[in-house]
Amino acid sequence: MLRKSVVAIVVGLWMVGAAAVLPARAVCPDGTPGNDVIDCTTNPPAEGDVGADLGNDSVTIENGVTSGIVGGDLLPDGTGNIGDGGDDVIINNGTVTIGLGGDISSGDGGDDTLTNNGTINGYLSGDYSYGGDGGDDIITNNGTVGIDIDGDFQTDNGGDDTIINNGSVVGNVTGDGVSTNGGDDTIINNGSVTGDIEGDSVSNAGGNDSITNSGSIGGNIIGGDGNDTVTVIVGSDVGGTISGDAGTDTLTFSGSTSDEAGYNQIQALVGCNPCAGTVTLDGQSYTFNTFEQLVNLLTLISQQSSGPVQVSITFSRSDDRLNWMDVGAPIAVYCTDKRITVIDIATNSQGVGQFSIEQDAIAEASASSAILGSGQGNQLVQLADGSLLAVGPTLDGSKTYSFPFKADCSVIRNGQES
Ligand SMILES: [Ca+2]
Ligand SMILES: [Ca+2]
Ligand SMILES: [Ca+2]
Ligand SMILES: [Ca+2]
Repeated sequence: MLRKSVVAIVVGLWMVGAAAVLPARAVCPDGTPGNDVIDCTTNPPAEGDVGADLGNDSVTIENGVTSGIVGGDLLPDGTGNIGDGGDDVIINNGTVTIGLGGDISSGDGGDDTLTNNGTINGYLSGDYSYGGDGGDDIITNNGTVGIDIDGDFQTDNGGDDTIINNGSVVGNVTGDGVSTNGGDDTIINNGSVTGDIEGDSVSNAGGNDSITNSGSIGGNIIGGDGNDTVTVIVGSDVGGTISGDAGTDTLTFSGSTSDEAGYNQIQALVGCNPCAGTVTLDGQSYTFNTFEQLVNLLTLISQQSSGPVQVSITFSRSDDRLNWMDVGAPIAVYCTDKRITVIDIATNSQGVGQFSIEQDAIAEASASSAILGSGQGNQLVQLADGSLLAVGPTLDGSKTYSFPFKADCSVIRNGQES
């Protein structure tokens, strides 16, 4: 009797142990209205879609798996949901034949993180909702997207989305599709886009979008409504036209070049308003229109007998950059009789963001200092004596750079780090 019990216990323990060491069953389940973790190691059953349902879900489509629609808030039967979408994380390493969306629902979209490392034959959308506002999504394509990437499509108001393309898009990349009002989107193309890159194509107000191209675009770059910033990196390709459209838009050229003629073409346009024309840099032609400001952040490299030497004519005074003498400054301060612009500079010498203050908006100095504007961690401060101070963290973040000047664009002294 005792012996039998011991055997039963030993067999039971062995079965538990065996279950623990068996490989996980290959699955691809749908989600629930709660928070789900879905790892598809086989093709999804039934209708072929993966619906994570509402909640904050994590969905991974593994390499070798093929699905139809993958939706962070899609119903399990593959149709659109009712309610607000959750904040979902979706990674596709396989093949999606129709589309992948962070929110396919009637309510407000969540803030989703979508990454495609595989192939999506259709669309890749942050929000595809019918009635609600779009969420703030981060969308990265490292693979192939067969139609479009949209931050928001068919939403009410678009969210503020970040779209990074390192792969191939056989279509358009759009911050806001048929939204009512567009969000403030950041679009970075390091790969290939056969169509257009567009900040907004909306029926009401457009957002303030930032579009940076270091890759290849077959079509146009379109800022749409709102105050947009378009940055063209040396060597990038734009087959069509670069347009700021309505709003106060800034076109920036950035990167390193040894093309002195191209550099001089761009430098000669600094101060333009409106800005339109065609320049050729490093063999690439860029045709642009409807910009109100052109910024030259290019570094001109000159060849000398001793080898390539970087010369410091990048920050020429003639382009209105007030702190041109502060090589390595973390911000570029531009001043005209219309506005003062502070551009944040990344360690790769590319401008990564900016804010502007209209000269008309600068009031009389008050008894204490006042912050006139801020962005990217930088500030423009008006001191009690009426002078201005542009302040920002140094490139390594260890100190604070400050540059004093006056609203009439005269320099008080060189910038200092402290
Ligand atoms: Ca979602
Ligand atoms: Ca969105
Ligand atoms: Ca937008
Ligand atoms: Ca615009």
